[in-house]
Amino acid sequence: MSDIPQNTTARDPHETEFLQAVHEVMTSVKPVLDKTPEYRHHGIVERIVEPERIITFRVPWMDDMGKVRVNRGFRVEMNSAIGPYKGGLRFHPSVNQSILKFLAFEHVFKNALTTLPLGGGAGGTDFDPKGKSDAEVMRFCQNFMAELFRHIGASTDVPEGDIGVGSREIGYLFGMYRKLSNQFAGVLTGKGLGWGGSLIRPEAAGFGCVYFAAEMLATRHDSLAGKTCLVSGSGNVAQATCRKLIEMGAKVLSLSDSSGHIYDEAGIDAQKLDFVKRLKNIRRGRISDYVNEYPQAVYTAASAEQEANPLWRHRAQCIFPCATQNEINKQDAYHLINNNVKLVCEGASMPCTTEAQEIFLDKGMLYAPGKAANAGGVAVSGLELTQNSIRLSWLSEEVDNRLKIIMKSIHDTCLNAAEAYGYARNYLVGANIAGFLKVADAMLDQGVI
Ligand code: NDP
Ligand code: 2IT
Repeated sequence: MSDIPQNTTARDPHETEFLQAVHEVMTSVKPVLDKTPEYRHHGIVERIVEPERIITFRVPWMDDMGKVRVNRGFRVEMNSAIGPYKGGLRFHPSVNQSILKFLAFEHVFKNALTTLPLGGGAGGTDFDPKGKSDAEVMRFCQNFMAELFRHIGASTDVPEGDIGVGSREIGYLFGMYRKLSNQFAGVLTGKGLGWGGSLIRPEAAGFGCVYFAAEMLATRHDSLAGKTCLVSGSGNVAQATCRKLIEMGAKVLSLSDSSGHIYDEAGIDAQKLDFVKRLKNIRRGRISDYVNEYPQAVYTAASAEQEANPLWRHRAQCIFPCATQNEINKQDAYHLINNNVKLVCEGASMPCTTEAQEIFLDKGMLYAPGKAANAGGVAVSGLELTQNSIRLSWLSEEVDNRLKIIMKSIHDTCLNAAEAYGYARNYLVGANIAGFLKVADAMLDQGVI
């Protein structure tokens, strides 16, 4: 039984993603609450699940035909006990308050694990950048920022990208922020290298995820060299995960997008990955195009009717889900287990359903939750802010070394916290407990606010 406050479910029963994320954390931290009643006395649980603030706003913009369109914008400012709200902006038609509350809630614990002073938040809109012209995306971003700018700031709330928001969108958003505020500030991360961005930031979530997987395997005197891997997604996190896996001598067999997946038995090498980067980042094409360039690979279209994702039927030793939430369900988990998978390391946010998590943990697999394994992204965002504050840019080796140190520290923190509460080798429980303790202790120190 988890300790979800009754109010949380009663108030927002339809917020399924948010309730899923809360259930996971509250189940993990039950032993902490039982051992230290102070947290309950001070209403930490009731306060930590309630956003400090949610901003919802209208985003009107004009399409290329001169038609006025209206989308809905959000920023969920979840918790600022240990630092300014920090987290991504997602532009995707599925975006709603539940999804952004879940992402913001994840960030509270993920950001605490990074060792940096970052609170938790997330935002976005149901605008779909797919199929829009650059001019439409620019006008949308400008109108989105026309409202968001009054709520963010380098010491208040610092957004970054997430699904559908990459360097192009961050550029347009930053340009509008700068014009409206008349300030050149570290108010967004993921900025271009020539205007305040950090080297390694675009790669950080994927690189960090692979460093985390390598740490997990090292606890079993094993490594990624020669391992067969399935990667889902083909965006920012998937591309960097794939690149680092190739560098570490692993064999990447798949990539996907929301239309389907490709399986390349020969392995996706650096040259093939360059093709994918041009395809997805410049041509903004579909992953199905991969098989036109490399006909020995097989493309399988996704189907809404299928209960299980055909991608997870392939045999591989290591799994890196890097697309979106709940992309591995119970059936997928059984398929993977039956194929003797060794490790699941989450590049995406909450890609495994609760049932899938339970199956992996029951089987004693190496399973890393996204809030630990993909924390390298937000960690290097924190390092981007540090570089902005000191008005210096570090070399890529320096940022990458700091990222490796942070990922090792998160890995060890998860293991130690899990062990301290009787859940040895359970990275899920360890991540939730360690993140919770840091934020809950800060909330205790700061009184009931
Ligand atoms: P991108 O937009 O760059 O890529 C997202 C990828 O996932 C695309 O291939 C997209 O396919 C696919 N995808 C999106 N929605 C779905 C869906 N409903 N079903 C199947 N595939 C889907 O996003 P990121 O790589 O930045 O983000 C991916 C995940 O990683 C998210 O969960 C995000 O929260 C998490 N993350 C991101 C970080 C970052 O710094 N960007 C840091 C840490 C975690 P399509 O092109 O068809 O939409
Ligand atoms: O999910 C994530 O960690 C992100 N989208 C990055 C957030 C950030 O502020 O760097």
